[in-house]
Amino acid sequence: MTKTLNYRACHLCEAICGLTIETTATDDAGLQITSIKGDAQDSFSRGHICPKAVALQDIQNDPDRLRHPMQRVGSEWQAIAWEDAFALVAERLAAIQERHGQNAVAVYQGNPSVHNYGLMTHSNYFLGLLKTRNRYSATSVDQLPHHLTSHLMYGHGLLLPIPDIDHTDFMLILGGNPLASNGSIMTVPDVEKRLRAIQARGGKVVVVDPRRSETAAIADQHLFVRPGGDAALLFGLLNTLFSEGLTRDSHLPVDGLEEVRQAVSGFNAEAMSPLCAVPAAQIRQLARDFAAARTAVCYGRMGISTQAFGTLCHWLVQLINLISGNLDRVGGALCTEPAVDLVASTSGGHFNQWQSRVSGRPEYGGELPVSALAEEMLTEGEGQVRALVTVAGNPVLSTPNGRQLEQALDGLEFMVSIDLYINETTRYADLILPSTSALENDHYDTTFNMFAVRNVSRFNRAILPKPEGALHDWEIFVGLAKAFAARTGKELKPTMAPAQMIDFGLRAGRYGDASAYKLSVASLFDHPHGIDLGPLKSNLAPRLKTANQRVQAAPPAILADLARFAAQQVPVADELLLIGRRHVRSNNSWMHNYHRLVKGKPRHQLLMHPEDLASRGLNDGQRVRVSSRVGAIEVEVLGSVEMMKGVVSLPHGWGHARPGVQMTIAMGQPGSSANDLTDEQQLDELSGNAALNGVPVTVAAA
Ligand SMILES: Nc1nc2c(c(=O)[nH]1)N[C@H]1C(S)=C(S)[C@@H](COP(=O)(O)OP(=O)(O)OC[C@H]3O[C@@H](n4cnc5c(=O)[nH]c(N)nc54)[C@H](O)[C@@H]3O)O[C@H]1N2
Ligand SMILES: Nc1nc2c(c(=O)[nH]1)N[C@H]1C(S)=C(S)[C@@H](COP(=O)(O)OP(=O)(O)OC[C@H]3O[C@@H](n4cnc5c(=O)[nH]c(N)nc54)[C@H](O)[C@@H]3O)O[C@H]1N2
Ligand code: SF4
Ligand SMILES: [Mo]
Repeated sequence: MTKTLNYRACHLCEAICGLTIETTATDDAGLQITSIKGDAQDSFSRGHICPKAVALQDIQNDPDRLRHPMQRVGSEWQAIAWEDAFALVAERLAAIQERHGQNAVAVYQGNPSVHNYGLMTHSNYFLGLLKTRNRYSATSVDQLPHHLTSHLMYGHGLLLPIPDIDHTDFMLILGGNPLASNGSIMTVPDVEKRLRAIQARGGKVVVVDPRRSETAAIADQHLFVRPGGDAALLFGLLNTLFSEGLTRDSHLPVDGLEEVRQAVSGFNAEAMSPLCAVPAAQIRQLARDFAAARTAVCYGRMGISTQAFGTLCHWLVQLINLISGNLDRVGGALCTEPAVDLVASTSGGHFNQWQSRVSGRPEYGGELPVSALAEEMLTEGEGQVRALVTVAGNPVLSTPNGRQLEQALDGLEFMVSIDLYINETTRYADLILPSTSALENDHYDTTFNMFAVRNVSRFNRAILPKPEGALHDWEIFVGLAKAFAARTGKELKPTMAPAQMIDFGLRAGRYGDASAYKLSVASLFDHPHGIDLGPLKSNLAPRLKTANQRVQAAPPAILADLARFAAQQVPVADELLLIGRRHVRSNNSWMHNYHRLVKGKPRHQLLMHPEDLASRGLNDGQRVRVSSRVGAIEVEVLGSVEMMKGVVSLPHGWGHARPGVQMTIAMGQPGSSANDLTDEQQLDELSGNAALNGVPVTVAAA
């Protein structure tokens, strides 16, 4: 038996860990995966790996994973030829647009859209032809406030300063749990070692979270915060830095700092404390500790994006780094210099140039908030959405009020999903077009190299051959584009494979033909363990894309949101607020079908503080009914002193017991969907991002 060792990165999550994958030739001249390990020689991940990478072989071999295009005929699924499928999609979408206008077709792009380069390079080849304003994605249940803040302050939504975790002396983390998520908008394989290294060099890690998370458990200090209260806490920090003279001059050109100082002058720690439930003395002390550190960085993630003041939170994070002298500074927050640079090759974006039809939610970068998707389908009138294209997404489990979306999907005239499974969302489709699997694809990470804590580059070659009759995601888009162009008489520009595009990008980039590195796809073949291009450096000033090339500390759109903040209700006594959580063995909604990842004790329970259980007469392990404005679910509850009192935690991505789902193992341990409770009307109104955290709920015996 011939065994071969292959090297490539895992791109299931943002950490891009290097893998060593052993393949063995089978009797029928095929290849099978015989082992997946961390690649100790990887220049970036140094052997780090998590259990999901090992499950790549389970994805590969999963009998439930679709291998052929499927058409739904009544409640049955039947195989259909690719060309027939493309022609059918083109016919149905074109006919609906002819009858009801271009916006009658909506598009939803899910999370793997940024983890698979074929989806990055070619989705728009087809989707762009639809010319619909009803574009949606997982961005608006995730990191939209990061992009909007950078767009308004730095002139480009992708100029996102990344924590310089390897050099900082003080890391303040709000609403991120990198020990479970492996880091986000901070590509950092091996995050636990890097956090412990901060402590080993005498620095500090402080975590702010309504749950004593895995990351909080290893931190030097953990502060409980009331869900949704982070903007108040951050205002208190910023105000203390200003009022106690704890600021440091920045080398960056900045406009609007005086306006900021005045705008936050009323938001002192004492005034903010009741809103965030952090004692004023602790807010002030945290500001002093942060300012006293030689270098420090404030980092906020998912937990503070998906809340009612998500954009204010991220703006305040930027300002705290800026006025403490830590923005664009080694040991603080730095922008990357990737080999393929999307900041250089794309425009800065636009915001609120148009709004959603029913609720007037703002677009960002051509997309509308996904919280508005169901109402755009359910509300009659001109412009009503009647057809949907989903790409690598499962919005029924991922977006607020999933039950309402199900009702809306049920009423569509046509739906097509580019996806690997018949799941909670795609079961509503008329056609499912499955692509090759991750190990059958080549890949270059244009997204997460933008956010990596070191500048690195690697080209990932496919490990397994493409099965006969299979298509890569990008080829599916080319097929759809050709059929749609033919049906509608539109002109189609020629395209090329993703690898060729990356080759152009690499050669034109800062490590390309004009540099000593001479990076190209071919030259990266000589670096199977990736190539390290060095630590992050100060570089923001020349890269600013604002009109006057200066940091805008006080964007008018953000200052205008301060009135909404000031008008918020003071918390009610006895409130119970729902938040989310992640586990290292899970990945959003779609990785519960692999025995290796779901075996052992269940991980989908509701966590609640023991005193909150007792005051409701509930017992640990009991089945409870959790209710919110939009719906109710049943789930087991676990008493946990990790939880802040008045807060319950439920992971999203569960709830597989829905009729028609064809994911055998996931259905065996289905859990319930957190997004049957989250509320499509609870938003960060400025950006339109969903407020998935801080949802008022009640819990009672089932
Ligand atoms: N309550 C709550 N809700 C949340 C969150 C939360 O923390 N709490 N988190 C939010 C976040 S951060 C995100 S990013 C979203 C995710 O939301 P979504 O992106 O909508 O959901 P995923 O579960 O990532 O679904 C991925 C889909 O892509 C398919 N897929 C996987 N790989 C490929 C591929 O290579 N090609 C194709 N064509 N399809 C593929 C899978 O089968 C699956 O159907 O959920 C959000 N929802
Ligand atoms: N294992 C695993 N890894 C993943 C994913 C996964 O599903 N599983 N998903 C990937 C994706 S798509 C993303 S976007 C990233 C997300 O990566 P992270 O941003 O690190 O997300 P979480 O792990 O959900 O951590 C969010 C933390 O915020 C806390 N939190 C909730 N509400 C609040 C609040 O109001 N204030 C504060 N301060 N904290 C709050 C939660 O308790 C939780 O500990 O992870 C990625 N990596
Ligand atoms: S942390 Fe796990 S899922 Fe994420 S890239 Fe690394 S091995 Fe893959
Ligand atoms: Mo995400």
